Amino acid sequence: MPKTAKIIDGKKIAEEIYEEVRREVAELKAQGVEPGLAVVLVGDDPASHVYVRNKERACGETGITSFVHRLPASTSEKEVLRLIDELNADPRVHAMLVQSPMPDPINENRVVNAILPEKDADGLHPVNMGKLLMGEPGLISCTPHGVQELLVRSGFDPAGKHVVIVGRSNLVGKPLAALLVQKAPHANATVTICHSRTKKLAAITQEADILVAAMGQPEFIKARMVKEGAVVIDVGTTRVADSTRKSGYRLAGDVDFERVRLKARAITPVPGGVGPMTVAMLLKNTVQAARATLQRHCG
Ligand code: BQF
Repeated sequence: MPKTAKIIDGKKIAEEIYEEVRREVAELKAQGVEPGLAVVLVGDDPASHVYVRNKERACGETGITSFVHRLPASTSEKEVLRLIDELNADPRVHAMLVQSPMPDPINENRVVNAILPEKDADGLHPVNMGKLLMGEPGLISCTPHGVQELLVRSGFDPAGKHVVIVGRSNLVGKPLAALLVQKAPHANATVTICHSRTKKLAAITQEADILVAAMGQPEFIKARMVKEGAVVIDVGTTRVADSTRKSGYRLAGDVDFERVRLKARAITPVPGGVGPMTVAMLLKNTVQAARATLQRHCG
């Protein structure tokens, strides 16, 4: 019997964070602030509708007021920008996000740029990205922050470790590298980013103490690419058809889980790994944004 990896339970750790958020929300309410999150969803992408429902439910479970705007696919960029302006000016809305991907005619970057940086729940505004890169306090993007929290809370502090990230997206790979390379507690990692043009990819991933798969290709990471005893974090959440499911699909990670688990020290499952952490960190960001309004008003 080969030994198998510890399965890192992201759902359970996210639930611990929900508990902290409930306490923080109660404290804010006692001071007269009701944390509010606005979500803007344009179009009818089924996965996006599921994600938005997850976020709405998470707000409900932690006492955060959610304002969900579901708009038809025909909505123009101008109309979205007008809504963002309204939400920027709405004192009940401490944080907001636009669900990605937006329909083609809408330029997502222009929309994110219109969000006030202090209300940027996803931490994707260039001001917050810039602060992250410079090691200044700001709102940190949810998935990278969730990966860091998942590692720390499951006993695998990245400090001093070689973290290899496969994937260079603005949503995950780049901000995660910036976060973990910082000179700061729970960071201080040596970070390598790999991507589709990387030569000898397997030789590099085999060097990882912590391997983060974030390229969006189901089961791309095979056992031979993983060092014995590595910690493997699977950020992949691709919908693949599965006729054995009632829904007709399942979520597939970027890691060949059943084989890699025989070699790794610890591994995150999909679902139930990074996904729930992304949502939990969104709630944390909302609380942070709400708390900042108190500090602005009271000095
Ligand atoms: C789980 C997302 C790709 C592109 C855009 C829990 C979520 C997912 C999985 C969720 C994701 C992924 C979100 C699980 C939000 C994470 O149990 O494994 C929660 O709701 N996510 C998103 O809003 O946009 C995405 C992935």
